[in-house]
Order: sequence, then C-alpha cells, then structure tokens
Amino acid sequence: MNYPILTAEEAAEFVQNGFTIGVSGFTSPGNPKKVPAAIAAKARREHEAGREFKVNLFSGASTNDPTDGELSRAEALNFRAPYQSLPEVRNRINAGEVHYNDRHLSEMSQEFRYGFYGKMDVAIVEVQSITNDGELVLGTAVGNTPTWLQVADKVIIEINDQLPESIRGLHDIYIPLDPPARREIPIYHAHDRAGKPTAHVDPKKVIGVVRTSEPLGLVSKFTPVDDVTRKIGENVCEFLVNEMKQGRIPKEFLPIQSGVGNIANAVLDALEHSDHIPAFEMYTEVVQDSVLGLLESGHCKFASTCSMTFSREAMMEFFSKPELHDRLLMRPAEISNHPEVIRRLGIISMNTAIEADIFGNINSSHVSGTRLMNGIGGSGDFTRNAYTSIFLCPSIKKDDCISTIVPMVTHTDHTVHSVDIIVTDQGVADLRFKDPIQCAEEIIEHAAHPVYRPLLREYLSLCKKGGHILMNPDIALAFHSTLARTGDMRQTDFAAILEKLGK
Ligand code: 0RQ
Repeated sequence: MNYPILTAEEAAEFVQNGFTIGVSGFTSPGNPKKVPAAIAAKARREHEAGREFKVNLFSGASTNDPTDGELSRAEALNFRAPYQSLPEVRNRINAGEVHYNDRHLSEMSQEFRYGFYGKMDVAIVEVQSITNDGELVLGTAVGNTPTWLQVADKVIIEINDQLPESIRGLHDIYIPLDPPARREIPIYHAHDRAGKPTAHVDPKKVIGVVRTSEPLGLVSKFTPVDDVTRKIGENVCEFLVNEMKQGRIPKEFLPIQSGVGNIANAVLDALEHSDHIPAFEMYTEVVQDSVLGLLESGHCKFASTCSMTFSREAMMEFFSKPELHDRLLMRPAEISNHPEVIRRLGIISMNTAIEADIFGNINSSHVSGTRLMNGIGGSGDFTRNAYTSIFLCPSIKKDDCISTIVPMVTHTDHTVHSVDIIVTDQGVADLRFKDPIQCAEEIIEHAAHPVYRPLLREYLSLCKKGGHILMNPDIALAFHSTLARTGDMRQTDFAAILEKLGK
C-alpha cells in the first residue's frame, strides 16, 4: 500500500478551522472511529489557546459518539446535516449553538454534487481495505461515502482491522449521473445489483491511512416487545393481511421499509410470527437485529439496506454465517432511499411518528413544535413514494399525560397527502378514500386513546363549520399549551380558553 500511515492525531492536524468534513457511515455503523475524536482534541487545544475552531459536519445519517459526541462536547461543530440522534448534539442544536439543516437523506449526496453546500475539504472514511489504485471495500454502512470520495478535496482513510474479509461483496455502489444526464436506476427488484462492490477514490487525494482496531456493531440492543408495541405490531399485521385478502397487496407481497427503534422492532417481530404474511424482501435504509432473525428464519428473503444497524452480537452472528451473505446488500443512501426505486418496487413504508393530527399530518422530528428530536431522516423519502405509507406510534405517552393524536401537529414533516395509514395500540386508521372530516372521525375512533376521544370530538364540534378542513385557530394547539402549563394534556379545557378570549 503506497499511502502514508498516520496516527489519528497526525491526520487531525490537516483539519483547519472552518473546514467542511464528510464522514462515512449511516447511523453509527461505518463511521470513522478515531480521527473525528482527534479533531475534537485539536479543537480543545485551539480553544484553550484562544483560537476559534469549528467545522461543518456532513454524514449519511446520525453518527457515533467518537464523531458527533466528541465534536459537540469539544464545541467544535458549526453546522451539521442531514440527521443526528445524540443528546449532546441535539441539546446544542436546540440551544442555537449548532446550525442544523434537517434534510431528506436521499438528497444529501446529490445536493453536494450540485454544489449547494460549497466545497468539501476532507472526507474521513472507514474501510476494510484500499488498493493502490483507489478501490475501497467499505465498512458496515455506505451512507454518502461514494459521493464524499468524489467531491472531497482530500481523503483520510481509516482501515479497521475488525472488518472481516467477508464484507467484500456486500456493497452495491452506484452514483447516478446528475441532470440533465440522469438515467433510470437499474433496480427492478430489491435484490438487484446496480453497481460495483467497491467504491473509488482518486489515490492522489488520499492524505494517508490511519489503522484502527475498533469493535463493530455498537448499536444497543432494543428493549423487549411490551404490551403496547406488541399491540401495534399485531394491528399492522392484521391490516396487511386484510390488504392481501382484498387484493390490494399482491399475493407475492411487496418489499418492506421499516424505521429504527422499539416499535419497528415489534412490528417486524409480529410479521415474523404471522402465519398469513408470506416471506418478503426488504428495501430499507437500516436493518436492525430483528431483520437478522427474519433472514435466518427465511421470512425475509433479501434485505437491501444502507447500513447494518446491528448490535455487536448480531454483527458477529451475521459474519459467522456466510449463507446469509448473498441475501443482503448495502447501498448508498441516495439509492437505498431513492424515490424512483421506492415508487417502482411498491414499498410498504413503516415509520414512527412523534405525533399525528386528526387530519393525518405527521410530526416526526420536533417535540412541541420547537425541540428537535432526531430529524426527518429517511422517513420522508419512503413516505412520499410508498405504495402504502404507514405511521406508527403509541396512542398515549408519559402515563397518559400526552396524546400522540392531537387536533393539530405543532410541526409538519409529512402532510396528509403522503400518509395512508396510522396505526397505534388502539387500532388502524385508514385515511384512503376519505375527505378531511372523514379522516378526523377515522383517526379519533380508531387511533386515539379512549381517554382523549371525548376531547378530540369536542375540538371538532368547536370548529367553525363550512370549509374543506375544520379548524379553530383559538384552540388548535390547546393540547400543547395545556401540556406546557400543567404537564398533562388531559387538563385541556377548550371552553375555558374560548371564554377567556370572549368567544
Ligand atoms: O423523549 O427520551 O426525553 O423521554 O421523544 O420518543 O418514545 O423513545 O420514541 O425512540 O421510537 O422515537 C419519532 C423520535 C420516535 C423516531 C421518533 C419524546 C419522548 C422521548 C423519543 P425522552 P420514544 P422512539 C429510519 C426512519 C424520525 C426519523 C425516521 C424518529 C422521545 O422514530 O426520530 O423516522 N423518527 N427515520 O418522550 C412530547 C410527544 C412525544 C414526545 C415522543 N408526542 N410529545 N414528547 N416524545 N413523542 C431511521 C433513519 O432515518 C436513519
């Protein structure tokens, strides 16, 4: 290998105040593990010396603690996109200390190639191997790495010796041409390969290689399925089985996208244990531990993903079972989440909402309309283009004090135009073939918790009649203002608010 071998500290010396950095990976898998922390240490030294030092950080999705965590604790983040999920970063964004641009994950790569973010000074990329002519076998996620390698002025490589040889072949690297030269993406089934198993970098850009030996699969295991998440999973299954019975889902079934977290886990668990759901393919952005189980049992025939979001145990198990390796492909976020492919394949999308309103609008990202949680992630990429888009959430939270079904969402990530189905532990609200008022009745009666149904019905009755959508601007956000004042949405008193206003 002709590249200089560097320590993480030597590599970090190259990074200057104001640099724009792209890191490999998608969620914590595939992120660099040593150089970002060394940059954070440099930032601390610079700050102690009274000098400014902040960088702009672009990733595939969220990252790991050595990247987002270290850089935010070192107060070294100026700008962050397109997604994050660590409390340290979130708190600084919500405090106005870090500029954050919440983006559809499928668009980040092309927007960089279009020049919307200026130049990328350096990409820091974890790989299994690199050849002298710049062919790279990536790690346990692809994210935006292929584009970062193309657009970055310079590249720092981390070779992690914990990445097994057998990871070669699990990647499908395809970068679309940009308009007006863009062609169709040649993926007609979830298992089709469109590109090459390796990514490419111009060897002249490589500053050097940092050798690491860092464990894989640092994703924490999910909490076991509980009564609420089990019920949500069962409701999803029942809905899908009925869709098949009605002939709206073909008997071969359709590929599934599933978000991250405990609810998604519970839904996949329910699908695995249903006698009526046939084996299916997944075309998704993350596969978590439950997907490993589905692959092993054969319920999932093939998983196309951007990232292997496995716990350590699941990661080890996957790599110890070569028979599974031709049933999983990792693609760039631009492809795993591409609208064209999602629409063509007919994906059933399943994502989690923070709250939904009675008309079917979804808030996925901002608690009480202001406080960023994680971001829109890939939920919009899939929801807007799905065959059937499903949102999942428990009907209530925090000991009944919060209803996730509200008169009006405080922030809108997904409008009703893209939302087909809302599933809670209470049931399934089917918004198809309904006008807004029919949607409201459907959501209140089938998705809202019984404790909140009378309040939601009362809200509807207090809306001025006439118009396509019912709305009372004086009380539309009363659930949230009451929560802020009393800590309990159940205390909402519409009549008292209206009386105070003299209405
Ligand atoms: O806060 O931890 O302070 O108690 O929000 O809520 O219940 O732990 O839910 O972990 O399943 O995440 C939508 C955030 C759900 C996630 C969201 C508060 C709640 C808690 C988290 P605390 P839970 P989950 C695939 C697709 C967008 C991106 C996406 C997400 C915290 O699923 O980020 O879909 N989705 N990506 O207390 C007040 C409410 C609340 C509320 C939740 N109604 N009111 N607080 N919280 N609902 C992945 C990628 O794209 C990479």
